[in-house]
Amino acid sequence: MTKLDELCINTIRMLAVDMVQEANSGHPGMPMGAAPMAYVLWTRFLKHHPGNPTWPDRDRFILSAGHGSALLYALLHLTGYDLSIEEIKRFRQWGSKTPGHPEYGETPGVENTTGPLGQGFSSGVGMAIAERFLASHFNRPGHEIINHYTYSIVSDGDLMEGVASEAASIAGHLKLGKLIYLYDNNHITLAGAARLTFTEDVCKRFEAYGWHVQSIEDGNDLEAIARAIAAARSEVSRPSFISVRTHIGYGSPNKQDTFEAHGAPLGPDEVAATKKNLGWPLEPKFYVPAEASAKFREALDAGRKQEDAWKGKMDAYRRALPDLAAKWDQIMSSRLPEGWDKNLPVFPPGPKGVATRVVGGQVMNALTPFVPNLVGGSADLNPSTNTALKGLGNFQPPPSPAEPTQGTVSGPWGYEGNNVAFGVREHAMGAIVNGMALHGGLLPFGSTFLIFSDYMRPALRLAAIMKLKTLYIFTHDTIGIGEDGPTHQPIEQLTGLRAIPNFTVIRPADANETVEAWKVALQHRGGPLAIILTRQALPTLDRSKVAPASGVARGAYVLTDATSSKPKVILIAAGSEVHPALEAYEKLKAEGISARVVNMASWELFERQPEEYKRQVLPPEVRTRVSVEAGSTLGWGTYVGLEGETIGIDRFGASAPGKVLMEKFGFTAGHIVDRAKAVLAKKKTMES
Ligand SMILES: Cc1ncc(C[n+]2csc(CCOP(=O)(O)OP(=O)(O)O)c2C)c(N)n1
Repeated sequence: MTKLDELCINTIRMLAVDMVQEANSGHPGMPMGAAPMAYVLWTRFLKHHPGNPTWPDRDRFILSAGHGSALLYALLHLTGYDLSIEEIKRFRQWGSKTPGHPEYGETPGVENTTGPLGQGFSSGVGMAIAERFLASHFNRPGHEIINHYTYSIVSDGDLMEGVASEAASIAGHLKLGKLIYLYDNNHITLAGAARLTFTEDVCKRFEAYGWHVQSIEDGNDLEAIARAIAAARSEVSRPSFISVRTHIGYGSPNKQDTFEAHGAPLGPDEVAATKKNLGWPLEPKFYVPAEASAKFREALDAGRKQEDAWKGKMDAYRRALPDLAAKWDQIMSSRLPEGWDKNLPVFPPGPKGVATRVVGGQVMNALTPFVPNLVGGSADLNPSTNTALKGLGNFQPPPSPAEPTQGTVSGPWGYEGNNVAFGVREHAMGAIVNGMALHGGLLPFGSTFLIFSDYMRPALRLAAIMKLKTLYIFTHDTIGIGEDGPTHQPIEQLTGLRAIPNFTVIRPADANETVEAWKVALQHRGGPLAIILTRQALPTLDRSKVAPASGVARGAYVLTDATSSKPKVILIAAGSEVHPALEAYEKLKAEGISARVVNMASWELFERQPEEYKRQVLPPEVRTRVSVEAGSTLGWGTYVGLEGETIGIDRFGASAPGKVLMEKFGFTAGHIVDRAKAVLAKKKTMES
């Protein structure tokens, strides 16, 4: 290690120490131990341009151990990203660009929101998938426009989390050779020594997953780290795992190698002792020596050259391959081409109808000629979720297996495949889909039964925090699935998803609404979106008798209304429950009670509408309302008010045929009529 290297590494360490001390909050230990590997990676290998953090062919870097955010902020500041020393000084403060954990969209150069351990690790796999998919679609001999690595620094906590194991397993299977992870093997976690809970041979585990594994005994040995990264880069057919033995809180005389260095400021005395120990001036705080600054800032010039070289390649590409270049521009800007919706199916009305999951599959396959970057799959449920993209191949490492494989997907076998078989790994699927969206260029989706969205929830929440454009197709939406019973019947899942800020849920009521839901999904901005579909057939509504399905785009719309003047009662239903609500409407009408049926396909889309529209759909003066949804009633009170009633399910389901369950749980026209009358009677009593 040269004197300059040491100075630079200590600059990172001491910036992190000062940031945490000044904020009186944060995690100094990890940055202090991991600074050397980060330094080597960022100054010798990482292809990045601090002047343009979004250039498409940059290497991606994820700090999966997001609690060590001070490390990332120090690197971003020092190498010349738009992150001033003032922002560094305002670590963890209101409105700063240096929040407690790295937040995508808040800080230039932060590629991924991390903090919940395991997520960064797993979404990196999605970035590597995106890179290979785009490379195989767009690179041509002599014209390589996408070819980059995805790096991450991961910690003990990351590797303990199950999601990382799922992601590591599929990354090994997919032979993602351009994925390189450095393991900050410091033997310490938040609450004590890692060996309290973590004694397996991690390296052997990664070998078993099919990763290329290296181990470095001294985390301060820059040349060993550099050699390992170089070896990892030349290993093209396996992802790489480099275990680096580090020391948490390195340099702190009293806290190094202790869990006290993990998540609390060192304290003024220990900061002073550490600075003294590392030969660092006590003052000023946030000291950046000029030589260190100059060394780090080489990244600006080097990065500009790298980006310029790429732009040159892109210009040549545009001249040689104008059609492909146009396609590239289209997907990189997430634009939909002219006529993208012209082939969408239209379904004739009929009582027999069709399961909306089946329609979902048809719509997706009608879209793919126009949306070639629709990439994703299910967690081993393609035959049930109907999400196979026909003829578009399996995303798999070439070559094709000698033995024929079974499955729902036809087309080529290789990295050009749009169908990603995630295996039974819902949580990793969620995180991988996030990584694909973060990478750019892909419109990713994941699919499973609605009940198992629970297994994806931490990743869904992160997608929502990051406002990613990710899509989910959750089928088997209610007790209507029938015999599989309570373990497979969603109850609180819809409410749970609706409770996530920035997350949009659409529950179409028939085939044509499913088409509309997909149209909304493709044009949606501002966060993830889930389309909730049925296993069982639903009648296809006769739109000459009820309002057009395009009303779905407004979230809620009046499907059918009182024939004369104001309705006496409003039935608000969603998804499959719209059908018994419509029957109830007819029954009430026959009895001379004028009703309105509001189809509330999406709460979130409805909430985005102007007040005036909302009041038209749910007039404030009509407070006699009944909601009908075969799920938790929590939340429906917002729409039915204190004088209304909810018909829902606030217990677990049961194993029986779906039709029987719907009857037993009260989703029948008769029951809805009874409750509507009860609401009207209650109003009468209150008035008298
Ligand atoms: C999913 C999740 N669970 C718990 C935490 C709280 N937490 C933050 S860091 C950490 C473990 C720290 O150990 P390690 O990953 O080895 O980091 P180091 O101590 O080396 O900084 C925990 C439990 C978290 N951030 N994410």
